[in-house]
Amino acid sequence: MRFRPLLLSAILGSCVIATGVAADTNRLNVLFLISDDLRPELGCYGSQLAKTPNLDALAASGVRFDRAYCQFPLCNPSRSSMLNIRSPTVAGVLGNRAYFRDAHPDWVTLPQLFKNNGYATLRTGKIYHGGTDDLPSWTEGGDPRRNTGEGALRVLDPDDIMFIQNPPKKTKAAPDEAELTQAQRSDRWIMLEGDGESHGDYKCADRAIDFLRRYQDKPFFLACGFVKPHSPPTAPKKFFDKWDADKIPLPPDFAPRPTVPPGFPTAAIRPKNADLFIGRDASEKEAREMIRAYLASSAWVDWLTGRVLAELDKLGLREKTIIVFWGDHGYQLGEKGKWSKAGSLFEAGDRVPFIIVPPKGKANGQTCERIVQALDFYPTLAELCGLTPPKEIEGRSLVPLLNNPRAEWNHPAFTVWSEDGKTLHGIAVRTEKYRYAEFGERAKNGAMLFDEAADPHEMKNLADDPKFAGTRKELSRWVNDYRTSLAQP
Ligand SMILES: [Ca+2]
Repeated sequence: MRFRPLLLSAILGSCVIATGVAADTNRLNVLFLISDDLRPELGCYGSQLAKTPNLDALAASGVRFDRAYCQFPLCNPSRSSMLNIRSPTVAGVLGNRAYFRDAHPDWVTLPQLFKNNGYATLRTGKIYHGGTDDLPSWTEGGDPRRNTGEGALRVLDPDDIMFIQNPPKKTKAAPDEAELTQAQRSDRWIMLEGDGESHGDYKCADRAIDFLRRYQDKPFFLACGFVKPHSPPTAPKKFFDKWDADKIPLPPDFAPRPTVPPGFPTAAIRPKNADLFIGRDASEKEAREMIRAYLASSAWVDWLTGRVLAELDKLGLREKTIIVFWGDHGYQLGEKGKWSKAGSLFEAGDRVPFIIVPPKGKANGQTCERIVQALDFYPTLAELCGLTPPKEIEGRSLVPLLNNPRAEWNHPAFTVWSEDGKTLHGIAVRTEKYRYAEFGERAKNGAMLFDEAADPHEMKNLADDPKFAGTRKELSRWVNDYRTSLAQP
């Protein structure tokens, strides 16, 4: 293993790393926390509704990236690209059932890089998508089972079996919970008793705490993935009680069902939801209640994160552990009538929370408005820990931004979507000022352009506005270059 003491000294105000081949006790650990389907609806990101004190404190202690984007608004492709430094198209992972090793057996994943360099790599909860865990990545915690069946793609760990406090109504046609269709289940949320001890996410935190205790004297890469607030939003009842649903505001473009606004391409909105309110309208009352459930579930994830961080502190590990918090993609909570992330090339669907806390980091306490993407996390963590990532990487290290969050950085983010898992439905590019998406090759199925500062809710599509023709041309070039790059071997 190689260290880069000069570089690390630049990042870490008072370097805690020994030079040369250090003793194991001097290597930086990584605690990588993931929340499933959590958009940046957090206090630290300016949400007036969220109650997330632990994540707010974490963000204040490190660098909060305000413009971080996923590569694909769906669990498996997003996570796979982040962990493999390849975009979903290059990885061949454009859906929830694809597994990158089928086509690329020799790729070294992010945890695997650490494992190859003497770290204990530990998995608890959902890191890869359910049913596609990657055994070579982990020293402990990998799931050898492979789920190839239709539909049921949850992590198959017994700890993840959900306890349903208020199951949906049974009907004559579907007398048992198991017989309800996905659509029938899609309008529910789940309240748990106590602190939610019965739920897999609670046990996920338990396992993280156990790993910390057992591996505290070794260099570790611990990945802890909560499956909430993924549908159905779930939390102990007391977390729901923090809000009065009647007082929760709806988004300005709320609609009872997925709705293509005037002037938008039809391809921009899938006609049917994928997570919540599948195939049926949501009333305003139901929408407010569902948003409350999402907030409660997010608040519970915050609380669970606090449990893990408290143990880290108790063991005295924070000073030598890089902490990362990430949501795997965004989420539309009724914006344009959509209750899902699937297919969303909107800001709400693609923007993610991303916080990184290098111990004694030079820019800790600051925020960064530069455009970053999940592909960048791998080379960033590798550089921070002095490891050499594979040569063929697509991401770029964010260490310059961790030194100076206002450093020059002219790199856009790209998010793609595929309906069939094979071909690209759309490509979006995000610059600091604009979001632009093309549907179909050369935008044959339409395009969207938003001025994000002037129109943060993306209410007006500027793609065909003559005043923005030059801007569109420039952004279209980014998209075309990106599409061309994907065609290269
Ligand atoms: Ca997800």
